[in-house]
Amino acid sequence: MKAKGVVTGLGAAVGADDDPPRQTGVRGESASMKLVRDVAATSYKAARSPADLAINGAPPMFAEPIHVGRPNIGNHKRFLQRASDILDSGWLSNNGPIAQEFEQRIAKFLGVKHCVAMCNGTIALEIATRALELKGEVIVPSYTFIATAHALQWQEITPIFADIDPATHNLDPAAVWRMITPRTTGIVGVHLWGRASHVKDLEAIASEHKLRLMFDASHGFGCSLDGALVGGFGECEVFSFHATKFFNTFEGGAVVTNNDTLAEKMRLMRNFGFSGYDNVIYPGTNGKMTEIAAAMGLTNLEDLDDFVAINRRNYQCYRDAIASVPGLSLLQYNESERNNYQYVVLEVAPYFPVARDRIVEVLHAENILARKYFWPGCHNMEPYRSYYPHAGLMLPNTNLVAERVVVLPTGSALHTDAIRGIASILGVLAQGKV
Ligand code: T4K
Repeated sequence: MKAKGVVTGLGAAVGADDDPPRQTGVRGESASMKLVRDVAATSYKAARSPADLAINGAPPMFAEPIHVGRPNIGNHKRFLQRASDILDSGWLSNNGPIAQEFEQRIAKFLGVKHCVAMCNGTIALEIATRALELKGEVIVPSYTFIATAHALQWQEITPIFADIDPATHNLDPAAVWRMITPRTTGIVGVHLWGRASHVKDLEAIASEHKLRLMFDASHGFGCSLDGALVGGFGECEVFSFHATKFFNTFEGGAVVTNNDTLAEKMRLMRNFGFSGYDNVIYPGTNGKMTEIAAAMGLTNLEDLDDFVAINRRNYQCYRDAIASVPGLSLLQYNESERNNYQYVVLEVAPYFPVARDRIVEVLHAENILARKYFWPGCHNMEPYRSYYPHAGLMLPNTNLVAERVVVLPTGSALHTDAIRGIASILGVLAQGKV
């Protein structure tokens, strides 16, 4: 047994000796997994019966909280060297050399002409929608992080929520079509969980109705559709590089595009509209990425394959461990595409004996801080809940999916032993006596 310090004595500890072979998900090459920090492997139990659960008085499975969004952090030495170089250079922000290198590396990686790096994904969304001159009504999913809607509302553009396809959790093109009015100027698709939207259908709708089309690709870094990496779809795509994202720059984001004019406009907008010294030619804001953020990005980019390999290993471990639990399933990734496996999305069938919210309570009691992303849907949050109290009538699939999902912890800080421990708790819940 590799793992030590089983804290509870409840049930047998989950075996660590049968870890799956350390295989990368990236085009079959092997990964060193050097980034795995086995912090979560040191204290766990296998739950076998309701008496083993913390919610029933047993000690929690984990001594420390296990988060869904633990950051993936690349090579510390290389990052610290870059940080030291930045301090020596005395250049910290304002389109510095590291930020420029970061933009070039990201554009090359994604195969797009332009990457405009920003301070976070929300500002990137705001700048992109403004650069596209969206106004009036813009169609978005409600089943997304609130920033997708807020980025529009913040600019007094009305987000119109269209329903999702319950199989993909992405915008249902037929629902988008239904929400178009004479005031509609654009569509913001979201590649939720990193699984690409119905891009071709949305393109067809946008083209037929002369709408602008862009994507919130916050979850989609390193993911592909029909072999093409997310980044080149629509008129532009927006990434979040927040700490909790598969690929992070502490805080950060970017808009990527193949449109030269749009890129130029967004570069102006993110720097107050300055064109050279003392010359402002456009209304703008401060959306710049700092040098230290770009340094983190360059470092993490070098370890991207390991992040994918770890996430994929974790995803497969969860999938295998809950395969025999009736009523629970993991959202699947198309293995013929590139995926970042950033989100482990558990769907709870209506016949599962324990309600979704109770599952989350049970997991939290074990220090497993699973999340109900993106419940209750943007339309059930302010100000949209007050603006459109009946929006839910048009969003049956959004409501259904939002009530079913539990996002489980993953990332480089999580060992497979811990995952088997988490799965053992779900197995106990399937017994239905909690
Ligand atoms: N569009 C979409 C579709 C998005 O998902 C997001 C962001 C955006 C746009 C906007 O992009 P940004 O402006 O954020 O770049 C988190 C993130 O803050 C947010 O970036 C992300 N989506 C969203 C899905 O998740 P919260 O409210 O869940 O954050 P919080 O503080 O509860 O943290 C999540 C988990 O991560 C916790 O378990 C704690 C853990 N954590 C967090 C941080 C910051 C860590 O372990 N280390 C950390 O440094 O929103």
